Amino acid sequence: MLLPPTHRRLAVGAALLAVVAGVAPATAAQAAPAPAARTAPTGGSLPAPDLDALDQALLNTLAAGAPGAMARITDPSGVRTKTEGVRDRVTGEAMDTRARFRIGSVTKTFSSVVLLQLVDEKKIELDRPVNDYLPGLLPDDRITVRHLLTHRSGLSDYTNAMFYQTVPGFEAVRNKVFTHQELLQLSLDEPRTTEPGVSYKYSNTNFVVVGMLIEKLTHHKAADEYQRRIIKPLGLRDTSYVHPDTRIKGAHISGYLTPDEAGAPLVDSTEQTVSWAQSAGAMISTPADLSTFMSALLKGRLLSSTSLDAMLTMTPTDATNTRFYGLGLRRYDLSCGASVYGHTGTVQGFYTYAFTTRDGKRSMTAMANVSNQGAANTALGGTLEAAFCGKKPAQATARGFAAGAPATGPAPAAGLAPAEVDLPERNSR
Ligand code: HEL
Repeated sequence: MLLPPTHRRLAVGAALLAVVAGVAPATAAQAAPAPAARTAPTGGSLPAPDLDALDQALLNTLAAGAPGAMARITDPSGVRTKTEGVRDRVTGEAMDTRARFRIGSVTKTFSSVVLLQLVDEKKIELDRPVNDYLPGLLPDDRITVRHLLTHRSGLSDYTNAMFYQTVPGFEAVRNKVFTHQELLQLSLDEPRTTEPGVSYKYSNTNFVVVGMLIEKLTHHKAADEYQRRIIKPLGLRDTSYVHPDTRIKGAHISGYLTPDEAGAPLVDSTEQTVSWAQSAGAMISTPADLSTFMSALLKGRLLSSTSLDAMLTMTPTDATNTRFYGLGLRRYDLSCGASVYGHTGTVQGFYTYAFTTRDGKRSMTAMANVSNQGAANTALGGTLEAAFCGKKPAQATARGFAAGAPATGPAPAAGLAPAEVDLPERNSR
Protein backbone atom coordinates (compact mmCIF):
# COMPACT_ATOMS: atom_id res chain seq x y z
CA MET A 1 0.00 0.00 0.00
CA LEU A 2 1.09 3.52 -0.70
CA LEU A 3 -0.18 4.88 2.56
CA PRO A 4 1.52 8.15 3.45
CA PRO A 5 4.31 8.19 5.94
CA THR A 6 2.12 9.32 8.80
CA HIS A 7 -0.22 7.50 7.54
CA ARG A 8 -31.99 18.73 -18.31
CA ARG A 9 -33.38 17.47 -21.33
CA LEU A 10 -37.18 17.38 -20.88
CA ALA A 11 -40.02 15.00 -21.54
CA VAL A 12 -38.72 11.60 -22.70
CA GLY A 13 -37.28 9.97 -19.70
CA ALA A 14 -36.77 13.31 -18.01
CA ALA A 15 -36.92 11.88 -14.53
CA LEU A 16 -34.48 9.17 -15.46
CA LEU A 17 -32.09 11.65 -16.97
CA ALA A 18 -32.29 13.91 -13.97
CA VAL A 19 -31.54 11.20 -11.51
CA VAL A 20 -28.71 9.83 -13.59
CA ALA A 21 -27.30 13.33 -13.52
CA GLY A 22 -27.16 13.26 -9.80
CA VAL A 23 -29.75 15.98 -9.60
CA ALA A 24 -32.48 13.55 -8.78
CA PRO A 25 -35.66 14.31 -7.00
CA ALA A 26 -35.07 13.07 -3.49
CA THR A 27 -37.49 10.18 -3.88
CA ALA A 28 -35.37 8.32 -6.37
CA ALA A 29 -32.44 8.20 -4.07
CA GLN A 30 -34.17 7.64 -0.78
CA ALA A 31 -34.00 3.95 -1.23
CA ALA A 32 -32.19 1.85 1.29
CA PRO A 33 -28.52 1.22 0.63
CA ALA A 34 -27.90 -0.91 -2.42
CA PRO A 35 -26.78 -4.46 -2.13
CA ALA A 36 -23.06 -4.93 -1.86
CA ALA A 37 -21.01 -4.40 -4.99
CA ARG A 38 -21.33 -7.05 -7.66
CA THR A 39 -18.21 -9.03 -8.11
CA ALA A 40 -18.25 -10.61 -11.58
CA PRO A 41 -17.17 -10.29 -14.23
CA THR A 42 -14.06 -8.33 -13.39
CA GLY A 43 -11.15 -7.10 -15.51
CA GLY A 44 -9.87 -10.60 -16.14
CA SER A 45 -13.12 -12.11 -17.41
CA LEU A 46 -14.75 -9.28 -19.33
CA PRO A 47 -15.48 -9.37 -23.03
CA ALA A 48 -12.60 -7.87 -24.99
CA PRO A 49 -12.97 -4.15 -25.71
CA ASP A 50 -14.48 -3.36 -29.10
CA LEU A 51 -12.25 -0.68 -30.58
CA ASP A 52 -14.56 0.02 -33.52
CA ALA A 53 -17.35 0.53 -31.03
CA LEU A 54 -15.11 2.79 -28.99
CA ASP A 55 -14.43 4.86 -32.08
CA GLN A 56 -18.12 4.94 -32.93
CA ALA A 57 -18.87 6.37 -29.49
CA LEU A 58 -16.31 9.11 -30.14
CA LEU A 59 -17.76 9.83 -33.59
CA ASN A 60 -21.21 10.04 -32.00
CA THR A 61 -19.74 12.54 -29.53
CA LEU A 62 -18.43 14.68 -32.37
CA ALA A 63 -21.75 14.40 -34.19
CA ALA A 64 -23.36 15.76 -31.04
CA GLY A 65 -21.16 18.86 -31.10
CA ALA A 66 -17.75 18.10 -29.59
CA PRO A 67 -14.70 19.44 -31.48
CA GLY A 68 -12.75 16.40 -30.30
CA ALA A 69 -13.00 13.27 -28.18
CA MET A 70 -10.70 10.50 -27.06
CA ALA A 71 -10.60 7.29 -25.05
CA ARG A 72 -7.78 5.24 -23.62
CA ILE A 73 -8.14 1.69 -22.35
CA THR A 74 -5.51 -0.11 -20.32
CA ASP A 75 -5.57 -3.74 -19.22
CA PRO A 76 -3.10 -6.62 -18.93
CA SER A 77 -2.98 -6.92 -22.71
CA GLY A 78 -1.79 -3.36 -23.11
CA VAL A 79 -2.92 0.15 -23.89
CA ARG A 80 -5.36 1.00 -26.67
CA THR A 81 -6.36 4.51 -27.66
CA LYS A 82 -8.81 6.13 -30.03
CA THR A 83 -9.05 9.80 -30.88
CA GLU A 84 -11.35 11.82 -33.12
CA GLY A 85 -11.43 15.50 -34.00
CA VAL A 86 -9.24 18.29 -32.71
CA ARG A 87 -7.81 19.31 -29.42
CA ASP A 88 -7.72 22.96 -30.45
CA ARG A 89 -10.08 24.53 -32.95
CA VAL A 90 -7.70 27.37 -33.82
CA THR A 91 -4.51 25.43 -34.42
CA GLY A 92 -6.37 22.40 -35.75
CA GLU A 93 -4.08 20.07 -33.78
CA ALA A 94 -5.49 16.56 -33.56
CA MET A 95 -6.89 15.20 -30.32
CA ASP A 96 -4.11 13.54 -28.33
CA THR A 97 -4.49 11.09 -25.43
CA ARG A 98 -1.26 12.40 -23.87
CA ALA A 99 -2.57 15.95 -23.51
CA ARG A 100 -3.83 17.39 -20.23
CA PHE A 101 -7.37 18.58 -19.56
CA ARG A 102 -9.67 19.65 -16.73
CA ILE A 103 -11.28 16.64 -15.03
CA GLY A 104 -14.05 18.41 -13.10
CA SER A 105 -15.64 16.22 -10.47
CA VAL A 106 -13.24 13.33 -10.93
CA THR A 107 -11.40 15.57 -8.44
CA LYS A 108 -13.94 14.40 -5.86
CA THR A 109 -12.41 10.93 -5.85
CA PHE A 110 -8.98 12.43 -5.11
CA SER A 111 -10.49 14.51 -2.29
CA SER A 112 -12.23 11.45 -0.88
CA VAL A 113 -9.01 9.45 -0.90
CA VAL A 114 -7.18 12.18 1.02
CA LEU A 115 -9.96 12.37 3.59
CA LEU A 116 -10.13 8.60 3.95
CA GLN A 117 -6.38 8.45 4.49
CA LEU A 118 -6.98 10.87 7.35
CA VAL A 119 -9.60 8.42 8.63
CA ASP A 120 -7.00 5.64 8.39
CA GLU A 121 -4.66 7.85 10.41
CA LYS A 122 -7.42 8.30 13.02
CA LYS A 123 -7.48 12.05 12.55
CA ILE A 124 -11.17 12.06 11.67
CA GLU A 125 -14.16 9.73 11.96
CA LEU A 126 -16.72 9.28 9.20
CA ASP A 127 -19.74 9.27 11.46
CA ARG A 128 -18.84 12.25 13.59
CA PRO A 129 -20.39 15.66 12.96
CA VAL A 130 -18.44 17.99 10.69
CA ASN A 131 -18.88 20.63 13.38
CA ASP A 132 -16.71 18.55 15.74
CA TYR A 133 -13.78 19.37 13.48
CA LEU A 134 -14.83 22.79 12.21
CA PRO A 135 -16.84 24.16 15.15
CA GLY A 136 -19.88 26.19 14.18
CA LEU A 137 -19.23 25.84 10.45
CA LEU A 138 -22.46 24.13 9.44
CA PRO A 139 -25.97 25.08 10.56
CA ASP A 140 -26.80 21.55 11.69
CA ASP A 141 -24.74 19.45 14.11
CA ARG A 142 -26.26 16.29 12.63
CA ILE A 143 -24.33 16.62 9.35
CA THR A 144 -21.53 14.06 9.45
CA VAL A 145 -18.37 13.61 7.43
CA ARG A 146 -19.96 10.59 5.71
CA HIS A 147 -22.97 12.73 4.69
CA LEU A 148 -20.58 15.03 2.81
CA LEU A 149 -18.84 12.21 0.97
CA THR A 150 -22.14 10.52 0.02
CA HIS A 151 -23.95 13.75 -0.98
CA ARG A 152 -26.46 13.33 1.81
CA SER A 153 -25.79 16.48 3.81
CA GLY A 154 -28.69 18.50 2.39
CA LEU A 155 -26.35 21.45 1.73
CA SER A 156 -27.62 23.01 -1.50
CA ASP A 157 -25.43 23.17 -4.58
CA TYR A 158 -24.59 26.85 -5.05
CA THR A 159 -23.42 26.16 -8.60
CA ASN A 160 -27.01 25.67 -9.80
CA ALA A 161 -27.68 29.40 -9.40
CA MET A 162 -24.13 30.38 -10.36
CA PHE A 163 -24.40 28.69 -13.77
CA TYR A 164 -28.12 29.12 -14.37
CA GLN A 165 -27.07 31.22 -17.36
CA THR A 166 -24.24 29.22 -18.82
CA VAL A 167 -21.84 31.68 -20.47
CA PRO A 168 -22.59 34.77 -18.35
CA GLY A 169 -22.35 32.58 -15.24
CA PHE A 170 -19.02 31.22 -16.36
CA GLU A 171 -17.56 34.57 -17.38
CA ALA A 172 -18.57 36.04 -14.01
CA VAL A 173 -16.36 33.52 -12.19
CA ARG A 174 -13.74 32.63 -14.80
CA ASN A 175 -11.05 34.76 -13.13
CA LYS A 176 -12.52 34.94 -9.68
CA VAL A 177 -10.80 33.56 -6.57
CA PHE A 178 -13.18 32.43 -3.84
CA THR A 179 -12.39 31.42 -0.29
CA HIS A 180 -13.94 28.15 0.88
CA GLN A 181 -16.02 30.18 3.30
CA GLU A 182 -17.41 32.34 0.50
CA LEU A 183 -18.47 29.28 -1.47
CA LEU A 184 -20.05 27.68 1.58
CA GLN A 185 -21.91 30.90 2.33
CA LEU A 186 -23.47 30.84 -1.15
CA SER A 187 -24.93 27.46 -0.24
CA LEU A 188 -25.99 28.49 3.26
CA ASP A 189 -27.87 31.43 1.75
CA GLU A 190 -30.13 28.89 0.02
CA PRO A 191 -32.58 26.51 1.70
CA ARG A 192 -31.19 23.12 2.52
CA THR A 193 -32.43 20.34 0.25
CA THR A 194 -32.90 17.44 2.67
CA GLU A 195 -32.59 16.52 6.30
CA PRO A 196 -29.06 15.23 6.98
CA GLY A 197 -28.65 11.65 5.83
CA VAL A 198 -32.10 11.28 4.36
CA SER A 199 -31.42 11.23 0.64
CA TYR A 200 -28.79 11.51 -2.07
CA LYS A 201 -28.65 14.98 -3.58
CA TYR A 202 -25.46 15.75 -5.48
CA SER A 203 -23.91 19.01 -4.30
CA ASN A 204 -20.50 20.53 -4.98
CA THR A 205 -20.79 22.21 -1.58
CA ASN A 206 -20.10 18.88 0.13
CA PHE A 207 -16.66 18.66 -1.40
CA VAL A 208 -15.85 22.29 -0.68
CA VAL A 209 -16.35 21.36 2.96
CA VAL A 210 -14.22 18.24 2.42
CA GLY A 211 -11.46 20.60 1.25
CA MET A 212 -11.89 22.66 4.39
CA LEU A 213 -11.60 19.53 6.54
CA ILE A 214 -8.44 18.43 4.72
CA GLU A 215 -6.82 21.82 5.32
CA LYS A 216 -7.95 22.00 8.96
CA LEU A 217 -6.73 18.52 9.86
CA THR A 218 -3.43 18.60 8.00
CA HIS A 219 -2.58 22.30 8.42
CA HIS A 220 -1.62 22.21 4.74
CA LYS A 221 -3.17 23.39 1.53
CA ALA A 222 -5.31 20.72 -0.13
CA ALA A 223 -2.97 21.00 -3.15
CA ASP A 224 -0.05 19.82 -1.00
CA GLU A 225 -2.01 16.87 0.30
CA TYR A 226 -3.06 15.71 -3.20
CA GLN A 227 0.59 15.96 -4.17
CA ARG A 228 2.08 14.19 -1.16
CA ARG A 229 -0.49 11.46 -0.74
CA ILE A 230 -1.53 10.58 -4.31
CA ILE A 231 0.24 12.38 -7.15
CA LYS A 232 3.82 11.75 -6.02
CA PRO A 233 3.47 8.17 -4.75
CA LEU A 234 1.67 7.09 -7.92
CA GLY A 235 4.01 9.08 -10.19
CA LEU A 236 1.15 11.00 -11.82
CA ARG A 237 3.36 13.38 -13.73
CA ASP A 238 0.56 15.07 -15.64
CA THR A 239 -1.81 15.57 -12.72
CA SER A 240 -2.02 18.82 -10.81
CA TYR A 241 -4.13 21.07 -8.67
CA VAL A 242 -3.03 24.56 -9.57
CA HIS A 243 -5.86 26.64 -8.16
CA PRO A 244 -6.07 29.59 -8.69
CA ASP A 245 -3.72 29.52 -11.67
CA THR A 246 -5.84 29.82 -14.80
CA ARG A 247 -3.59 27.96 -17.23
CA ILE A 248 -3.22 24.30 -18.08
CA LYS A 249 0.53 23.95 -18.37
CA GLY A 250 2.23 21.78 -20.99
CA ALA A 251 0.56 20.00 -23.89
CA HIS A 252 -3.12 20.34 -23.22
CA ILE A 253 -6.56 20.28 -24.71
CA SER A 254 -8.61 23.43 -25.29
CA GLY A 255 -12.11 23.25 -23.85
CA TYR A 256 -15.22 24.69 -25.49
CA LEU A 257 -18.38 25.73 -23.70
CA THR A 258 -21.68 25.59 -25.59
CA PRO A 259 -23.79 28.73 -25.09
CA ASP A 260 -27.46 28.35 -24.23
CA GLU A 261 -28.51 30.25 -27.35
CA ALA A 262 -28.98 27.87 -30.28
CA GLY A 263 -26.41 28.47 -33.00
CA ALA A 264 -24.17 30.74 -30.92
CA PRO A 265 -20.46 29.97 -31.35
CA LEU A 266 -18.61 27.81 -28.85
CA VAL A 267 -16.72 29.76 -26.17
CA ASP A 268 -13.08 28.85 -25.48
CA SER A 269 -13.23 28.09 -21.76
CA THR A 270 -9.78 26.54 -21.35
CA GLU A 271 -8.43 29.17 -18.99
CA GLN A 272 -10.18 29.72 -15.68
CA THR A 273 -9.39 29.56 -11.96
CA VAL A 274 -11.99 26.83 -11.29
CA SER A 275 -12.11 28.53 -7.91
CA TRP A 276 -15.87 27.96 -7.88
CA ALA A 277 -15.15 24.23 -7.48
CA GLN A 278 -11.76 23.79 -5.76
CA SER A 279 -11.74 20.37 -4.02
CA ALA A 280 -15.00 19.57 -5.79
CA GLY A 281 -13.56 19.88 -9.28
CA ALA A 282 -10.40 21.86 -9.99
CA MET A 283 -7.84 19.19 -10.94
CA ILE A 284 -6.05 18.69 -14.25
CA SER A 285 -4.93 15.28 -15.51
CA THR A 286 -4.54 12.91 -18.47
CA PRO A 287 -6.18 9.60 -19.39
CA ALA A 288 -3.08 7.62 -18.39
CA ASP A 289 -2.85 9.27 -14.97
CA LEU A 290 -6.56 8.89 -14.27
CA SER A 291 -6.45 5.20 -15.12
CA THR A 292 -3.37 4.74 -12.92
CA PHE A 293 -5.17 6.48 -10.08
CA MET A 294 -8.47 4.61 -10.36
CA SER A 295 -6.72 1.29 -10.80
CA ALA A 296 -4.43 1.86 -7.79
CA LEU A 297 -7.43 2.88 -5.70
CA LEU A 298 -9.46 -0.22 -6.53
CA LYS A 299 -6.41 -2.43 -6.06
CA GLY A 300 -6.17 -1.17 -2.49
CA ARG A 301 -2.91 0.71 -2.90
CA LEU A 302 -4.17 4.01 -1.47
CA LEU A 303 -6.45 3.10 1.42
CA SER A 304 -6.85 0.53 4.16
CA SER A 305 -9.30 -2.24 3.28
CA THR A 306 -11.74 -0.79 5.81
CA SER A 307 -11.71 2.61 4.15
CA LEU A 308 -11.88 1.15 0.65
CA ASP A 309 -14.88 -0.94 1.73
CA ALA A 310 -16.51 2.22 3.06
CA MET A 311 -15.83 3.99 -0.23
CA LEU A 312 -17.37 1.08 -2.13
CA THR A 313 -20.55 0.99 -0.02
CA MET A 314 -22.96 2.36 -2.57
CA THR A 315 -26.51 3.68 -2.70
CA PRO A 316 -28.50 4.18 -5.90
CA THR A 317 -28.55 7.58 -7.52
CA ASP A 318 -31.37 6.80 -9.91
CA ALA A 319 -34.38 4.62 -10.46
CA THR A 320 -32.67 2.31 -12.97
CA ASN A 321 -30.66 0.64 -10.24
CA THR A 322 -27.60 0.79 -12.47
CA ARG A 323 -26.03 3.96 -11.06
CA PHE A 324 -24.64 4.19 -7.54
CA TYR A 325 -22.59 6.53 -5.36
CA GLY A 326 -20.27 5.57 -2.54
CA LEU A 327 -17.80 7.95 -0.90
CA GLY A 328 -16.70 10.23 -3.73
CA LEU A 329 -16.92 7.27 -6.07
CA ARG A 330 -19.50 6.16 -8.62
CA ARG A 331 -20.41 2.65 -9.70
CA TYR A 332 -22.07 1.97 -13.05
CA ASP A 333 -23.53 -1.46 -13.76
CA LEU A 334 -23.16 -2.21 -17.46
CA SER A 335 -25.14 -4.39 -19.84
CA CYS A 336 -22.70 -7.33 -19.75
CA GLY A 337 -22.95 -7.63 -15.98
CA ALA A 338 -19.75 -5.74 -15.24
CA SER A 339 -19.65 -3.09 -12.55
CA VAL A 340 -17.20 -0.26 -13.10
CA TYR A 341 -16.01 2.25 -10.53
CA GLY A 342 -14.79 5.78 -10.93
CA HIS A 343 -16.21 9.24 -11.48
CA THR A 344 -17.51 11.54 -14.15
CA GLY A 345 -16.61 15.17 -14.62
CA THR A 346 -18.16 18.23 -16.18
CA VAL A 347 -16.29 21.49 -16.12
CA GLN A 348 -16.73 24.25 -18.69
CA GLY A 349 -15.35 22.84 -21.93
CA PHE A 350 -14.65 19.30 -20.76
CA TYR A 351 -16.57 16.06 -20.18
CA THR A 352 -14.70 13.17 -18.54
CA TYR A 353 -15.36 9.52 -17.67
CA ALA A 354 -12.68 7.72 -15.60
CA PHE A 355 -13.62 4.16 -14.62
CA THR A 356 -12.03 0.86 -13.71
CA THR A 357 -13.11 -2.67 -12.84
CA ARG A 358 -13.38 -3.88 -9.23
CA ASP A 359 -10.02 -5.60 -9.54
CA GLY A 360 -8.50 -2.49 -11.15
CA LYS A 361 -7.27 -4.55 -14.09
CA ARG A 362 -9.11 -2.80 -16.89
CA SER A 363 -9.44 0.97 -16.83
CA MET A 364 -10.79 3.47 -19.27
CA THR A 365 -10.71 7.25 -19.44
CA ALA A 366 -12.72 9.12 -22.04
CA MET A 367 -13.02 12.85 -22.57
CA ALA A 368 -14.57 15.33 -24.96
CA ASN A 369 -13.62 18.99 -25.20
CA VAL A 370 -17.12 20.40 -25.02
CA SER A 371 -19.74 20.92 -22.31
CA ASN A 372 -23.28 22.16 -21.82
CA GLN A 373 -24.09 19.74 -24.62
CA GLY A 374 -25.86 16.82 -22.93
CA ALA A 375 -26.09 14.71 -26.09
CA ALA A 376 -22.30 14.81 -26.45
CA ASN A 377 -21.86 13.70 -22.86
CA THR A 378 -24.33 10.87 -23.31
CA ALA A 379 -22.61 9.77 -26.51
CA LEU A 380 -19.24 9.84 -24.77
CA GLY A 381 -20.73 7.53 -22.13
CA GLY A 382 -21.02 4.95 -24.91
CA THR A 383 -17.27 4.40 -24.51
CA LEU A 384 -18.00 2.50 -21.28
CA GLU A 385 -20.00 -0.23 -23.02
CA ALA A 386 -17.39 -0.44 -25.78
CA ALA A 387 -14.46 -0.64 -23.38
CA PHE A 388 -15.89 -2.96 -20.74
CA CYS A 389 -18.60 -4.93 -22.56
CA GLY A 390 -17.26 -4.96 -26.13
CA LYS A 391 -20.56 -3.49 -27.19
CA LYS A 392 -21.42 -1.09 -30.00
CA PRO A 393 -23.29 2.13 -29.27
CA ALA A 394 -26.15 3.20 -31.49
CA GLN A 395 -24.84 5.07 -34.51
CA ALA A 396 -25.32 8.82 -34.61
CA THR A 397 -27.51 10.26 -37.30
CA ALA A 398 -27.98 13.86 -38.33
CA ARG A 399 -30.97 14.13 -35.99
CA GLY A 400 -29.76 12.12 -33.05
CA PHE A 401 -29.16 8.43 -32.63
CA ALA A 402 -30.20 5.54 -34.78
CA ALA A 403 -31.95 2.37 -33.67
CA GLY A 404 -34.92 4.21 -32.28
CA ALA A 405 -32.93 5.69 -29.44
CA PRO A 406 -34.07 8.99 -27.99
CA ALA A 407 -32.15 12.04 -29.13
CA THR A 408 -30.45 12.19 -25.76
CA GLY A 409 -28.33 9.16 -26.45
CA PRO A 410 -28.22 5.42 -26.82
CA ALA A 411 -31.37 3.76 -25.57
CA PRO A 412 -31.27 1.97 -22.26
CA ALA A 413 -32.42 -1.04 -24.25
CA ALA A 414 -29.02 -0.97 -25.91
CA GLY A 415 -27.62 -1.81 -22.53
CA LEU A 416 -26.57 1.49 -21.06
CA ALA A 417 -28.88 3.97 -19.50
CA PRO A 418 -27.98 7.48 -20.63
CA ALA A 419 -24.63 7.68 -19.02
CA GLU A 420 -24.13 10.93 -17.20
CA VAL A 421 -26.41 13.68 -18.18
CA ASP A 422 -25.01 16.47 -16.17
CA LEU A 423 -27.30 19.33 -16.82
CA PRO A 424 -30.09 17.70 -18.69
CA GLU A 425 -31.52 20.92 -20.00
CA ARG A 426 -29.59 24.07 -20.52
CA ASN A 427 -30.67 26.62 -18.02
CA SER A 428 -32.68 24.12 -16.08
CA ARG A 429 -30.21 22.69 -13.68
S1 HEL B 1 -22.20 18.34 -12.22
C1 HEL B 1 -22.15 16.57 -12.57
C2 HEL B 1 -20.67 16.25 -12.58
N1 HEL B 1 -20.04 17.14 -11.66
C3 HEL B 1 -20.80 18.27 -11.15
C4 HEL B 1 -19.60 19.13 -11.39
C5 HEL B 1 -18.95 17.91 -11.92
N2 HEL B 1 -19.69 20.13 -12.36
C6 HEL B 1 -20.40 21.23 -12.22
O1 HEL B 1 -20.99 21.48 -11.21
C7 HEL B 1 -20.40 22.12 -13.45
C8 HEL B 1 -21.48 23.11 -13.47
C9 HEL B 1 -21.64 23.91 -14.71
C10 HEL B 1 -21.28 23.22 -15.99
C11 HEL B 1 -21.73 23.97 -17.26
C12 HEL B 1 -21.13 23.18 -18.42
O2 HEL B 1 -21.81 22.30 -18.95
O3 HEL B 1 -19.96 23.42 -18.69
N3 HEL B 1 -23.17 23.98 -17.38
C13 HEL B 1 -23.91 25.09 -17.24
O4 HEL B 1 -23.45 26.17 -17.00
C14 HEL B 1 -25.41 24.88 -17.43
N4 HEL B 1 -26.18 26.08 -17.28
C15 HEL B 1 -22.96 15.84 -11.53
C16 HEL B 1 -22.69 16.26 -13.93
C17 HEL B 1 -20.36 14.78 -12.27
O5 HEL B 1 -20.39 14.05 -13.24
O6 HEL B 1 -20.15 14.41 -11.12
O7 HEL B 1 -18.03 17.73 -12.58
